[in-house]
Amino acid sequence: MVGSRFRAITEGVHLSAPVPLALAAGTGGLVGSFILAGPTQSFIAARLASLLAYGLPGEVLTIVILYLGDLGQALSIFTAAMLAIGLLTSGAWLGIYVIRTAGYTGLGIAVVVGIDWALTGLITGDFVTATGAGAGAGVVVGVGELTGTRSAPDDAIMSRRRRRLVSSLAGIIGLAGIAAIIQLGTEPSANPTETGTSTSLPGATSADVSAIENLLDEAATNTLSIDGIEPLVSERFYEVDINAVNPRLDPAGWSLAITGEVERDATIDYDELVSLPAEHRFITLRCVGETLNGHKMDNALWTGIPITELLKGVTLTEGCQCVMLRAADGYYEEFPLDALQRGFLAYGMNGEVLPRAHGYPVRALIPGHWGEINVKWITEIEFLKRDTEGYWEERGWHGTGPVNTVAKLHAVNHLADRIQVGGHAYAGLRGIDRVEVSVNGGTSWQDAALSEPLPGDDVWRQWTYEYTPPNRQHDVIVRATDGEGTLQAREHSGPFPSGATGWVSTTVDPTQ
Ligand SMILES: Nc1nc2c(c(=O)[nH]1)N[C@H]1C(S)=C(S)[C@@H](COP(=O)(O)O)O[C@H]1N2
Ligand SMILES: [Mo]
Repeated sequence: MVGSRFRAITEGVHLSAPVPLALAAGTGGLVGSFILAGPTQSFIAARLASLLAYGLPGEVLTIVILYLGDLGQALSIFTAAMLAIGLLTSGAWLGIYVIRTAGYTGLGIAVVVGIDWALTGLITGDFVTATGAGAGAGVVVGVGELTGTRSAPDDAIMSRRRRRLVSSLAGIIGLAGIAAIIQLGTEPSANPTETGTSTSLPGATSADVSAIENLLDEAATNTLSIDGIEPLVSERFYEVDINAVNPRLDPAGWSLAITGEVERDATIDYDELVSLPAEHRFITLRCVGETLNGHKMDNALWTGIPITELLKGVTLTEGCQCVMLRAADGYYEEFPLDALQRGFLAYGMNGEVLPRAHGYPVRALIPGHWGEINVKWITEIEFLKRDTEGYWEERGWHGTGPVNTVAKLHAVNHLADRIQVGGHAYAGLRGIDRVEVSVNGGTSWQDAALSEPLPGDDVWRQWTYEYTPPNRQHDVIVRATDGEGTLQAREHSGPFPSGATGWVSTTVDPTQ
């Protein structure tokens, strides 16, 4: 009974179109798309991942992008790859159906190629590289059908064997493809432009080069020697992106448009931008979505020009005194005009060309404000008529304002018979005046030593404190006071929606 019903089901599937072959073809289509498009938005899974970054509910995106980080990127590209395989599989399935029912192998393969090409083209908007998807799926169906007709189709054992072969092949191709894709989706942030050419800074005069060298030297000299915390110029700068695959922009084709409530629209291209007199500024970034003692806070020396330089010839008309920055990845963030006046357009980072992960060729830096309005891959500055919301505000965040004051506690070092604690403190434009440490759970407080302030008005400082520990477990708490004399908020809150607050504390066991 059960056996015959099972046979009827499998025969039914077999009659209409074999699912394993269609799946193999869908996987072939995905791989084909990747081979032609590479890790760009023309790759069907990358594009679908971006669509997910717009379509999914804010809560899901918050978890995937802000909390899971690299893992989230891998998850999103994996989900998108599965979705793409699903879509391409249905296209292939239709073609196989034509072959099986009408017996036209050539027509069936053409249907597979045509549908998967069209699907991929429609999704990515790139009908040229979409041929990779069509060809990938078509080749798999062609091979499957040709080897299939040669082995007698009635022979149940042969067809089962063939099915097993096809599905294991599909499995292998698929896994390899997905592994490669995930790998690319989580490219390390240290990767420079990947243009294969030099990473040296365009437009840099010898005066620029020595200014950068001096500033980086100063940061190295001022860095406190504490194990377990980043130097004053971060070695690994954090990265937050709404998309799993970063835009790959050609500076030759890049330009920045100034639009909206202005008398006349204006644009500036890359060569013009880098030929303006450059400035080199230390600016610290911190993500509003990071946990209180998280690691999404870093500092770099940026090379670029003040945004006011660009706006010199621009006359604003009426409007809301607010501005929207837009980017090549579809990201957009809105904030008050005031904040833009201090803004900086960076094309260099730590003496090298701005890495792709951090916005190559040009990003905005808005000192004192949460990372999210420091728009990477910037393409447009739009002066708005009416106040509106940016990408993260539409998803419930309030991350366009000034950063909260924080002192992190990242190092607990057991020296000979002393304990050394340390971290970074940051308060945006307010600056850091003081960091205090309590080693008795808050009963009494001592001043920590601070690193010499680096030039610039938006730079973090390191703090450190050494003490002889009691002979038992104890709580260490740290708190900062900003340059306006305001003590860091004591009350704890999570990152959503306006950034974590509270004093960082940890339990230290001197016997360990
Ligand atoms: N175009 C674009 N700009 C962006 C983002 C993005 O996803 N796309 N992420 C923002 C967020 S949330 C933060 S915290 C900072 C992080 O900058 P980083 O990746 O260079 O550290 O970039 C901001 N700028
Ligand atoms: Mo962020």
